Amino acid sequence: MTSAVGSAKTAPADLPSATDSDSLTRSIREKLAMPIHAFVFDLDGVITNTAEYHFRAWKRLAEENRIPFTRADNEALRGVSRRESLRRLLNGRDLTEEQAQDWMARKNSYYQQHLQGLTPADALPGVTAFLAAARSRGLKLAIASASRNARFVLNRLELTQRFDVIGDGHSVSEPKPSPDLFIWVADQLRIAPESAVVFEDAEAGVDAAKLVGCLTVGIGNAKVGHADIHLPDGLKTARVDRILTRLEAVRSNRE
Ligand code: B16
Ligand code: MG
Repeated sequence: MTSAVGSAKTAPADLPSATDSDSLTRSIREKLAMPIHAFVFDLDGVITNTAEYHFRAWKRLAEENRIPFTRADNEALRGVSRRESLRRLLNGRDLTEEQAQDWMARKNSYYQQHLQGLTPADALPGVTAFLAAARSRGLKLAIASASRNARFVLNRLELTQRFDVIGDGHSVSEPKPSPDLFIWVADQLRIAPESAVVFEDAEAGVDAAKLVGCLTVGIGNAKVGHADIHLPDGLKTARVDRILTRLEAVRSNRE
C-alpha cells in the first residue's frame, strides 16, 4: 500500500505537494483580496493623443526612403518601442545598426518638432478631472509609458506634478509586452503590482500588466477588449467610483 507520505516522497520534485498547493491557493487569495492603491496610466492614447505626431514623423521618414506607410500601418505601432516600430515599418528590409540609429534619431527629431506645439489643451477629454477624482480618493498616480519623451510631453501638458512616479522608455531595458515597466513602477510606488490598476490603449500593454497581476482598463480601440474593463470612450465619461466597483466585482468573480 502506498501511503500519502510515501507517494509524496516518490513524486517528481516539480509537482507541488498538497501543502504547497494550499499555500499557493492562500497566496492567490491574498493577492486577489489586496486593496487597490494606485492608478497607473499609459501616456500616448490614454492621457494624450501623441499617436498622430508619431504617425506624421514615421510617415515623413518612410516617404524620404520610399517605403509605403499608411495610417492603418501606424496602428500596429501603438504602444510599441521606437526600435520595434522601426522594425515593423521596415517590414523585412535590412538596415545596418548605424543606419537604424540614424533613422530612429531622424524620426525622433521630426516627432519632437511636433511636440513643441503641445499645450495643456492636448490632454484627452476628461483626463484632468479623472486624475483629480482619483487623487481625492487617496489613490497614488503613476505613468508607465514606453516613450523616452514622456517627461517632455507631461511637462508640455502641465501634468507632471500630478504623478507620484513616472516610468518611461528610460526606466527599464525590456519594453512592453515585457512586464518590467509595471514591476518598476509598482516598486517605486512601494506597492504590489496586484494593487495597481493599469489604463492602457495598446494590446501589448494590457498583456504586460496582466502578466504581473495588475487589474486592467482598456482605453479606446477594440484591441484592448480583453482588459478587465473596456472604456471605448476613454476617460471622457469615466467615474473613479464606478471603475473601482466594477474591478472589485471582477476580482470576486476570479475567486
Ligand atoms: P518614443 P506609450 C509609446 O507611448 C507610443 O505609443 C509608441 O508609438 C512609441 O513608439 C513609443 O511610445 C516610444 O516612443 O519614440 O517617444 O520613445 O503609448 O507607451 O505612452
Ligand atoms: Mg499607448
